[in-house]
Amino acid sequence: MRVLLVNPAFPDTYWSFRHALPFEGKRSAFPPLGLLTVSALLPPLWEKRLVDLEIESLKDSDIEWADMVFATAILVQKESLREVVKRCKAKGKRVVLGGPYVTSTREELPPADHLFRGEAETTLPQFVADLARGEAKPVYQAPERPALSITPVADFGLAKMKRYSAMSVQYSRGCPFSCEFCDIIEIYGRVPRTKSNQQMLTEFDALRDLGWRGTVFIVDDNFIGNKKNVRKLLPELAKWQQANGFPFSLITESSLNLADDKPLLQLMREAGFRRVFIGIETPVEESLEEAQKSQNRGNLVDSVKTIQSFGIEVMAGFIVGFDNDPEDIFERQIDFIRKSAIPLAMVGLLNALPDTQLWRRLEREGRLLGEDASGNNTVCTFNFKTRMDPALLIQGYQSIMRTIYSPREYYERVLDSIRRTGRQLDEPQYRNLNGLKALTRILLKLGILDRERKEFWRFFTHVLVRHRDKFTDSLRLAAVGYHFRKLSDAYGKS
Ligand code: B12
Ligand code: SF4
Repeated sequence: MRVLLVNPAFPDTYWSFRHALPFEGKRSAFPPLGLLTVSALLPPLWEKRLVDLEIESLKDSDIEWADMVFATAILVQKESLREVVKRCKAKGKRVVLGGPYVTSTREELPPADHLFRGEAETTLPQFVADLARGEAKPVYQAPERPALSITPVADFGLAKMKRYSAMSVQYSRGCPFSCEFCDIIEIYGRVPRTKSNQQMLTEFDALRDLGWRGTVFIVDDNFIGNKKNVRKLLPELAKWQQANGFPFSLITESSLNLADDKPLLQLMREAGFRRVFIGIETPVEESLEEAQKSQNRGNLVDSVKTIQSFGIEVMAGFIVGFDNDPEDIFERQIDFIRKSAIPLAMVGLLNALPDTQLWRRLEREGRLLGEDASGNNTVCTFNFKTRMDPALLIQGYQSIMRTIYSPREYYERVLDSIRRTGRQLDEPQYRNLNGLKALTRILLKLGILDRERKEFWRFFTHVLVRHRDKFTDSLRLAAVGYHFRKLSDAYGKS
């Protein structure tokens, strides 16, 4: 059996890092871990190929080669998914779909032969057995959320690793909190399930053996969802990193209450965690309460500072458009982002994702506008009736984008952030020739060709004089800042 695994294309959003990737000579930020896991769940004797539309195009010859096509999607990939299915069906192929979009949407899906709703650890082996008997069913619904002990090591070898900026591994699924807008807890549940320490070390071994050096994203919904297990994992990761010369620089996602646990932060630092993404959402208490985000309590700026003091850069998500947002929400968000020195502040407009608590409340209140969310929270659209005048909201949102990503403001935040995070080791990928090439591209593009080059040199000189130990980190942030500025140019203009 020949299986073609296809990852549809993404639009240009914060997390695509599309405008920063060329500096590094990369095509995409992360490989599609869902498909690499699906591949590992299929019989080892089946032949598999991965086509990730983020790094390459889907050729007719790829489709013709395959007996079956497996595609994944999240909401923002739905248009591209439709196109992929159309092409594969036109060539008479059996098409199998799964992933978060297929699991949670209420929209009509493209005409596939088999749909997988939910996680596939138990349903895929069932499908393989049914297929062998000629009895494969049109829909496979996971009866429960599987224990991650049965998740195999992803087929990392299928990915063209050199084209990605980072590799992904997953330690846990699910989150114990109950934020109203969140679809994670609907898809993956509120009881965090983790892999064993040994499973994680085996995945780290696998990446190392394939020659990977550099950033590894632990793609958990909330890495500290099961703190008891995480406390046991971290010393093992630290030991592994030490034994292997710290080949990986780790990033993950966590809730803000990470700041309340300094021993845990210390363990993360020792294991090589360098960046953490946190859903801060808003500095407005009433809006946090409305969002049921009780874990974001106390002085939020202080919480961010605590995390930064452990050498970990904080990246964060922010939302405007809550019912309780006051009129000065835009200035308050800008002020918070400044004070917390979060370079990568991803501000979006609230959207109701299908089948979330927010969606159900708005449905009861008759406020849904009949559209599924686009899934892309940077575009200026709403799928529900907002309390604040939508025109004001959009104007205010755009003013946040323009302000926080204006070069002077952004570079100031970067400098504040690197002051707070203190001395760090170099990023592994910058210790080689690629690092030198990246430096040349950054100096050429941002220092010579860019209209904002004056601000760049001001920043760069500051780094050379005061923060030479943070040289590579600063350059990475300069490159990423360019990506955010491009997005702000695209979405932040009225
Ligand atoms: C890592 C990650 C990313 C990465 C990498 C994406 C990639 N190339 O894989 C990055 C950082 C790029 C990213 C970006 C975004 N992401 Co994201 N991301 C995640 C995260 C944290 C982990 C994904 C992952 O690797 N999971 C591990 C794998 C093993 O799980 P899985 O994909 O679900 O696969 C399992 C099953 O679903 C199933 N399966 C999956 N595919 C298929 C296919 C077939 C054929 C079959 C049979 C089964 C199957 O089998 C697997 C094993 O059980 C998830 C949350 C989550 N827990 O998954 C959010 C999530 C997928 N992201 C989400 C969103 C909204 C985004 C953004 C739009 C955010 C933004 N506004 O910028 C962007 C858009 C992307 C872009 N480039 O512009 C949402 C999707 C919501 C939805 N319903 O569509 C999620 C669910 C989180 C959330 N609620 O916010 N993301
Ligand atoms: S903390 Fe994050 S993952 Fe957990 S429920 Fe809230 S938004 Fe969802």
